Amino acid sequence: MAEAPAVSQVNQWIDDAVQSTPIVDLHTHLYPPNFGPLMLWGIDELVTYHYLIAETLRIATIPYEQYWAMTQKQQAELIWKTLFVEHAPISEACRGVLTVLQRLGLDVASANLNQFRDFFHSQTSEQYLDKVMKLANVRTLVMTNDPFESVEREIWLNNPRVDPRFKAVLRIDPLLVGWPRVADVLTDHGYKVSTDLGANTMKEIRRFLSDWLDRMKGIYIACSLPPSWRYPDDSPATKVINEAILPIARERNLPFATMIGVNKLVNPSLRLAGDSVAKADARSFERLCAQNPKNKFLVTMLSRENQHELAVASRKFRNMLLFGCWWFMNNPILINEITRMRMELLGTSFVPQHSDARILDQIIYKWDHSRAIIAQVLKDKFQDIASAGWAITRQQVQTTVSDYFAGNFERFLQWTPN
Ligand code: HDL
Ligand code: ZN
Repeated sequence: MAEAPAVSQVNQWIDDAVQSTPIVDLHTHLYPPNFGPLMLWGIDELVTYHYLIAETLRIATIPYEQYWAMTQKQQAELIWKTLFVEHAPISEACRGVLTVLQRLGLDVASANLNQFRDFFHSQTSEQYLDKVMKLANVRTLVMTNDPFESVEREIWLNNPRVDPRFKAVLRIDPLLVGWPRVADVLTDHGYKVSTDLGANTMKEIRRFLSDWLDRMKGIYIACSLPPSWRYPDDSPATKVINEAILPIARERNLPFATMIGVNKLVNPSLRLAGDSVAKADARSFERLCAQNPKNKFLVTMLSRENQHELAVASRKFRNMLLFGCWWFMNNPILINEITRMRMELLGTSFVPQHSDARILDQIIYKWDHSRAIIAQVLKDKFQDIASAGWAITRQQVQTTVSDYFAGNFERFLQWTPN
């Protein structure tokens, strides 16, 4: 009978694989240095991340407009004073800043914001990008590219060189939830559309999608959807999905990614920090998969209450790939709960995490924190099968981690639904 490896040996294999396997980060808001103002990095950006703005303005109860009138340096100093000096930085977003500083080798205990600033001022964006991707052990950053955002649109219209470590994604929320306003924008951009959503308009929307997928070399089409999203129904969203997005996605064998459950701007005064969450309708997503078997779908949902039914739906439809602990789910307690549930329901066939990073430095902490949890869950799950007599091999551990961190997503991109 084969000698079973010791628990400590298996755990070491898991730690080694989790730390050493490079990650394909399939949803971020990051950009390469030549995208200018869109590439965010450094301590002042980290500290003014919209998660920390929301947390600060609960405590520093200055008028919202007074905060927005500050310079970013002043905003960072208010946030640092409020969340890191006057109070313990124990939230996940605060802890993340500390992890980044620690992994960069800075004197975290000094709590000296200006000292940290000196380090970042000594970096160039190009060298810092290399440093951060190496520290985070991330090999590919999948972007979120919005042709409706004027600064980004101008950059793409100038045919920028794209660092091969970055992959583009066509993000098209306004096409689904922006009617009738989006018709004027499309018209201004040279697409002959009208709010009647007739055949000619659908043809022009398909042309818009094709133009931008070609321009960006997009690897999937993405949108976020509100809890009220239903499919199919008689809304413009269903018409655009059925007559424009899915035909183009099939034609190009691209996934359509739906990120479901965001309540936009429940507090507009918080701007980007003003969005909230509510339980969405997973049945609609099941129908999207069932009624379009020749399409493939990436999916993540924002509400904890949707996670179990989404994992069960993933057992039913191989043309969907479940990914990540998105946004308000990206906290240790929920990552742990959801990853355990997904491993128990899906085994190796899902993508446990993405960073959703908006500031480059964040991939250090978002992946450090998630890697630790994923490793612990794997140790427990491998121990469970070892207890049943299974002979675990190092290769099996490595294959599992490689699938989670890159392989499942990359194979899904290549696969043509049959
Ligand atoms: O819509 C999205 O892609 C979300 O991830 C939002 O960007 C959100 O503001 C965010 O940053 N989540 O982490
Ligand atoms: Zn995002």
